[in-house]
Amino acid sequence: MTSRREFFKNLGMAGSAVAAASVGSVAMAALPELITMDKPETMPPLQPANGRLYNPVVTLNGWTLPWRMNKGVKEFHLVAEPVVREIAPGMKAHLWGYNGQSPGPTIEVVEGDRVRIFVTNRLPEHTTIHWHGQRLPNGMDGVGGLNQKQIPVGKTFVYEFVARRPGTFMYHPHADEMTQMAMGMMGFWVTHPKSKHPLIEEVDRDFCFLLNAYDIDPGSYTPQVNTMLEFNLWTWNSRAFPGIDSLNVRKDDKVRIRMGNLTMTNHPMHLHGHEFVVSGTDGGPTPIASRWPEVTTDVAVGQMRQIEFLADEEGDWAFHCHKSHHTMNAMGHDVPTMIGVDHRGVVKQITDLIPDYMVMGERGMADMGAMEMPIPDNTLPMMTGQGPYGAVEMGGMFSMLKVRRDQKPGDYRDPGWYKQPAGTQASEWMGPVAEAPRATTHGGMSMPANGKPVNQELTVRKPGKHAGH
Ligand SMILES: [Cu+2]
Repeated sequence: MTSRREFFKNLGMAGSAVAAASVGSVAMAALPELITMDKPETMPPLQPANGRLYNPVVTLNGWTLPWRMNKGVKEFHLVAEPVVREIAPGMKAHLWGYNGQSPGPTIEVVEGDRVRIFVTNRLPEHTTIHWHGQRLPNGMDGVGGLNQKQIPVGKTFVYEFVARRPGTFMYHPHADEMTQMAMGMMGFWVTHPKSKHPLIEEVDRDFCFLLNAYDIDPGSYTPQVNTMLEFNLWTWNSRAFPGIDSLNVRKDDKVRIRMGNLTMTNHPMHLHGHEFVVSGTDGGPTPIASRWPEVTTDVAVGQMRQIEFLADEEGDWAFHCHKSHHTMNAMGHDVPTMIGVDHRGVVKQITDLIPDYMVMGERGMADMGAMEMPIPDNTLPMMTGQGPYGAVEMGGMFSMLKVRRDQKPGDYRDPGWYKQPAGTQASEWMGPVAEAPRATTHGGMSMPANGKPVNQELTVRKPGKHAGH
């Protein structure tokens, strides 16, 4: 049986804890001990206390759920409940999740393990859990009404199946899904191979996180659950940059990153400085012949992708969703485009009336990265994060892969900022600059146009007809 003490011991074995786990427990007769987490930090990998050995994963800003071994069956206890999740320092959200956090804890098992999961419902409405991607008996698939009765408020159901195939999976409710997933109910599941697998490489670092999104009005705490497209917080494991921990590795480590998408749109995930292959999906490991080098891979809705690469370039490498709106926080939306409009005068007139009024800078949005203007309480700045050379001007789905020669094996701590060797960094050119040649034609046409081409310039939208200054 995995006791609380053993849980701490496991954390200790991993060495170099990022932060001490804060674990609370409530004894429930016959049920596995309930273990909850109240910290949003990345917990060190949970080394298996019993059963077949494996190389555990690290959940970004998350943790792995310990189990108890009961006559050869791995028993877990998930509690669906309202939680308070820090999205990033300065903003907390009232979400629904499991065992104190959204997402819930990662579940790690080994191919062939018999797994029993107790699910206690402390939500204000019924729920179920669907084990996305797993081979299992139909009655364990978790679609409320179809495969099982809904789990009523206050009740505990038990799921049991054999983890038949190794791979990257997730879990989420299949009951009032629109509400429950918009509120943050989801978690990661990894099934490790039971022995050497021809398509599953052994790696030095194995990270995982879920792509999720929220629509939380500036100044409020609870997501709007009926939003279909206009989300304003793009998160990994319910964290937004700069609240997402970096992925810290040793130079020449083999690295695997597992991602699952439970948002309402796709996310082209882009890594700087390295090429990776997609080594698996939620359907299993990909055949070797199907792998080709990429620096961006799209993760569509309801999909999972695992990427692998050799971290052989030292530095602080950006890793982010390539949709530029997904690297912005809440205040980036509903702001009119004002590039080219000098509206300093009109802004002064408006701010005399509405102190919090905000428009895009006339030179672009970068003005807002360093912007010091009042924003509502419990709201993240639109783009933020201080790097060694100034504001990073990112938010949302953004973090860094930090590759260091002197990072110790098994050490996941942030090594700080990379110091570029002299002469290897972009810098100001101090010599004379020749005029750059410019194109002078209007470009070709595949067919002659009707009539004469009209010389038309783009009209810039002005804030109003009295926008004088
Ligand atoms: Cu995205």
